[in-house]
Amino acid sequence: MNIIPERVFSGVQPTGNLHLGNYLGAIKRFVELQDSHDCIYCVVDLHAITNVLQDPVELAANIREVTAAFIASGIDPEKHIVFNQSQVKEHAELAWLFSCVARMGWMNRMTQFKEKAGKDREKASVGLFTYPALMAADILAYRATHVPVGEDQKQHLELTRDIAQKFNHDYSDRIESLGLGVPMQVGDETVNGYFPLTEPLIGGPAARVMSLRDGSKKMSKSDPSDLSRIVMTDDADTIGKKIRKAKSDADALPSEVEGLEGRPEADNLVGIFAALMETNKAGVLKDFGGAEFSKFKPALAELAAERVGPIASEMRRLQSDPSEIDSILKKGSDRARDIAAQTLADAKEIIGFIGARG
Ligand code: AQP
Repeated sequence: MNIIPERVFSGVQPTGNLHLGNYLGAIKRFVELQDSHDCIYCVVDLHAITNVLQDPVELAANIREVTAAFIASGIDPEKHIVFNQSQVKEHAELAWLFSCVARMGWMNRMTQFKEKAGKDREKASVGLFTYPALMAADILAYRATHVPVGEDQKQHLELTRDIAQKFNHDYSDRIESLGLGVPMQVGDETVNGYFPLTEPLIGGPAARVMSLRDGSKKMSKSDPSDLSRIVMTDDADTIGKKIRKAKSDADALPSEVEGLEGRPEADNLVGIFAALMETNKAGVLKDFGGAEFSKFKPALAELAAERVGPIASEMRRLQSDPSEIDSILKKGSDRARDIAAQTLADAKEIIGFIGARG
């Protein structure tokens, strides 16, 4: 437990094809946390260039699309902070400091790098390898205590905690002498540190939404098959078609959650239904236990269209006025920079750089 004011931070990459997994695993939860926390939500555009060369015009459109998705889903950019990462240069500078804290061995263990780099690692960008140091900087620039993410980001969050813990430990005397320590619980001990040990908020029936074509792969923006994902701008007919064609199996749905074991596609579709309905899998099976997919799939398609449709049309309305979105991002970036600049100045002062506080 951190004895530091609670603050939520999270981000989404503007890499196109924003999908139902991003919405249910992340954005929907961002919206829910607004009532209980101060929240900072970021379009992490610096991350978007780590793996693929982005077309400049498309990248700008995708940054606006993610911003529109945040707002159309219910994030309030006045009460909370919504901005794009590249407008706050402190992220990149803090990432450098953290890349000197993180160890090669830690980075080498990151499964996302292994998956994305594929077999020919020599051709992967250095940025793809050091990505988790930038992600730690995104979070810790705001000394965020909680980060809502999908299951796939769990390992990166653990690395963020490792970086915070090592920094706090390496500089403990200096943090103490500058009076910058905040009491925080590490195991059984209460220690003074500067960076909080951020907690991931992962869970619910949609923590890992799987591909509609293959229940063993997560729903992803970069899957070559359009049928593998529902994108947030799909209309009701497209959603209906994708769910009709979604891989399932020959059996009826079970009445108990245990009956979904060994049936990844059925488990995924029930999980999506549960998340959209704001219930759990048991609740869905209470209504649909014993039903064939021929009955369940149309109900799921109808529900998905009902939930996604209004968000998509609000996204379209917002995207029709890019200057409004750009102005939201500018204002949000100015507010974010005020916080991040203070953290960076403290971190540089702790390390011992001259002139850190300007
Ligand atoms: N399938 C998913 N189920 C639940 N949550 C998911 N997230 C991503 N996919 C799923 C969560 O969405 C947030 C934003 O993700 P991101 O855009 O930052 O990066 P990503 O995880 O790389 O997204 P993709 O769709 O999987 O892209 P590619 O194809 O490039 O790998 C994060 O909180 C993430 O956990």
